[in-house]
Amino acid sequence: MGLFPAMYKMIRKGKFLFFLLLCLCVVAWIATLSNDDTVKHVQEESNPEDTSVEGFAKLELESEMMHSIEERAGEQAATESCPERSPLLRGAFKLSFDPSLTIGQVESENGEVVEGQYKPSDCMARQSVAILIPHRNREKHLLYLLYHLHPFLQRQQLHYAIYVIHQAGDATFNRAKLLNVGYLEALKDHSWDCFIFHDVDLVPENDHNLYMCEDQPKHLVVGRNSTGYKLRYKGYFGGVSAMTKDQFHKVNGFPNSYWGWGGEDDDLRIRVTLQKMSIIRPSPEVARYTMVFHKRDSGNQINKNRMQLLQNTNQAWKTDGLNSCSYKILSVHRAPLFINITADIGRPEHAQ
Ligand code: UD2
Ligand code: MN
Repeated sequence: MGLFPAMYKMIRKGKFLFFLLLCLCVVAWIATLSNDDTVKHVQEESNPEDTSVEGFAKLELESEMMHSIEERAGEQAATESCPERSPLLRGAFKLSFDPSLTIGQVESENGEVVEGQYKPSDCMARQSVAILIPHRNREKHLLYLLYHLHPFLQRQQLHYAIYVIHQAGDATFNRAKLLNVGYLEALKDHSWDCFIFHDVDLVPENDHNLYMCEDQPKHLVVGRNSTGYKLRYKGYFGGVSAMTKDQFHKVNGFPNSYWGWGGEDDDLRIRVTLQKMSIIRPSPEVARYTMVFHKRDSGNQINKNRMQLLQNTNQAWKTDGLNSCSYKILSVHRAPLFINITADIGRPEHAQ
């Protein structure tokens, strides 16, 4: 081979290498363009020496930190107060009393309730509310109430728990004393802001009737189906009422001495007025209830002493109430949808 053909071959090879190099540069340039902004940003901020193993570890650590900050921000959102007016309220709604309803069904519809308690997940409830239900032999009524009350309270964005205070034995029923027991026992679980004293057979018809306490004791049953939705009488305080922890403590709770039907709600009203508090009510359009039909229960005969007792309330309230409520807890069962407290509350001193 002569000198010239050999030189010609080398120039051709060089051209090829030059072309190859050019292609590689174009590919590298396209690759940098296709990198997204976030990556570019991280590259700009990170140290040029960060291509080392430590550099990658640092990047990973940074991204973990960002992640945990985001997580904390999520938690922070949940600690923000729920809005003053819940966006979930629906107003009046149709009640249903299906005879074939089962507790399993109600449980499956309220998966977010844990041991009778619920808290909104996306905001901090404005009040923590304990619902106290005096109970004996009214299982079907309790089922209907749980079915309606759980979604009702959730739509109100409350932190709440439902307590059923069950009177053990067959002595005369004592609604008021059971409610005192409920108050004292519920406070062992949590420092509830507000207590709702709730008959088992009353189902609210409108979720604008807020189960929250105010600066005065609140009576929630202005009307019900069985009374033509009219207030029974001016000072009426029965059925469902709401008092803060402090308001109820101030009046020394309910009396313990009312065995059988009637009078205990009037006694509580007198206690409230003695403390210079007044009873407030929501509007009649909102404070509406359906009472599941029932007859007078055996073991809850009319309390013949009630008028006499009511005459003494202005003195008796000091010594008959929370400060003298003696009872024995037989069991506390935390069912999925309510806390069932079974108590021995004794029996009347004198046969009625
Ligand atoms: C009225 C009042 C109620 C109370 C009562 C007199 C209304 C709407 N309600 O209800 O608050 O003042 O008169 O005591 O005005 N209970 C049982 N098992 C029994 C007996 C009673 O669970 O064997 C509970 C249950 O929660 C019931 C509540 O006590 O809802 C009141 O008893 P009631 O329903 O027989 O009395 P009622 O409807 O006249
Ligand atoms: Mn009733």
